Amino acid sequence: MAVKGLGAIDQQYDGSSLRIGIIHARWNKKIIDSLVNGAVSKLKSLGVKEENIIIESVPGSFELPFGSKLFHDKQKKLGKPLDAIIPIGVLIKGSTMHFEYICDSTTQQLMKLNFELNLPVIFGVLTCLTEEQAEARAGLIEGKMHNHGEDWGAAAVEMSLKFN
Ligand code: RBF
Repeated sequence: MAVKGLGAIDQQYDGSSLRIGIIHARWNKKIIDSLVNGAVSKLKSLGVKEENIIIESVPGSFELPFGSKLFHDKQKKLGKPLDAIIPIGVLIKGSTMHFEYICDSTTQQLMKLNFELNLPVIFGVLTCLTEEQAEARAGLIEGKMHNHGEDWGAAAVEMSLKFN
């Protein structure tokens, strides 16, 4: 049986020196809130200080890549650069082709942003066929799946510190 989730971690990471940005879409808000809470609680459990977790929002997932870049630039300009960004969105398939286009363009551009900004940009976007799939992956269905936001928080800390 495949291991879903991050699997065994290679070492214990101490996030106490890190400043992490979370930027979330506002579509599917109940699911988003749960994912953001999962990411925040994992960041805190890995030592990231509450004042170093900065949360912003954008309208929808399509706005996450450019929103992440603006967020990064603004924090840098303020002299408080981010060590990693966790863009969070929930895309649910509808009856038109919007889902496919937004999933594809958002994913491609978030991946590119890692290299353009030279910092970890985590893939915190659920691309689900049904609302129930998304709820399960946000830990909202008792006993079904864990909250994937926790994985994204852990990935942000690990990737910020990995080759230091
Ligand atoms: N944004 C999401 O974050 N999740 C969605 O499931 C989602 N579905 C959309 C479906 C349609 C038909 C449209 C027009 C937009 C949708 N958006 C969704 C919003 C999109 O990411 C973006 O905010 C808007 O298109 C404005 O650029």
